[in-house]
Amino acid sequence: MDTTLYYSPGAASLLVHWLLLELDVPHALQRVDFSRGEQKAPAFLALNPHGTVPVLVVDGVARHEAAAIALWLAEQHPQAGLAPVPGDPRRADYLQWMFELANVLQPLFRQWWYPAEPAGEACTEAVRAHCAPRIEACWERIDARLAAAGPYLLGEAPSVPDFYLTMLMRWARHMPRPATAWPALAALAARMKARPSFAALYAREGLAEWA
Ligand SMILES: N[C@@H](CCC(=O)N[C@@H](CS)C(=O)NCC(=O)O)C(=O)O
Repeated sequence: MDTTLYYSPGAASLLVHWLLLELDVPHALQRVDFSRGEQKAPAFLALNPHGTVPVLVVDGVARHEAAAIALWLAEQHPQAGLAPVPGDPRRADYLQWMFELANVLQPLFRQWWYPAEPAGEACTEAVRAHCAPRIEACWERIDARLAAAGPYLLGEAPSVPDFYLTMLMRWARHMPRPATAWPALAALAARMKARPSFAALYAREGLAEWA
């Protein structure tokens, strides 16, 4: 398959990039320069009308939404064991975590990073002040889950939501209370960061912080 990832370093595309490396999928990288507004240029909007990364182009077909692409990639590579199949007793938890991260936690980060979106420039302080405790409440809940049934979200073995959660934890590294202030989350982050694919990801995206 001919595969190209459109990405920006450290952005939501990181989840897809990490899985491409973890699953050993041959791919090309196309950096989208946010400082030049390339994500809103007509050529890019033709790939993703939302003007966001990631976009994964596979054999000429462009796909967007990080979580959806991540689920699809893991299903294409069942040998890696990152996606419990239908009938697996972990399947319901797997889907629940993917949707919780995509529908609850990631949108809070969207508001944190783009605080003018919900109610304009005049309200950015209020939006951020509202977001931080809600993100922290997520960390509290997820930490309790990991402490009770970890070390990974589904128990003994990593799966796609652990990669997703690690990306989201990284986004909180400069927040007043980073995710790693919670011990079970810190332990998960350490485990995930120890994967060789994480080092490769950092090298390819030119990242250094939170290594
Ligand atoms: N729900 C989308 C959100 C993607 C998203 O918000 N990406 C951000 C980077 S983390 C982006 O492209 N921002 C540029 C912009 O909105 O102009 C997904 O998960 O793929």
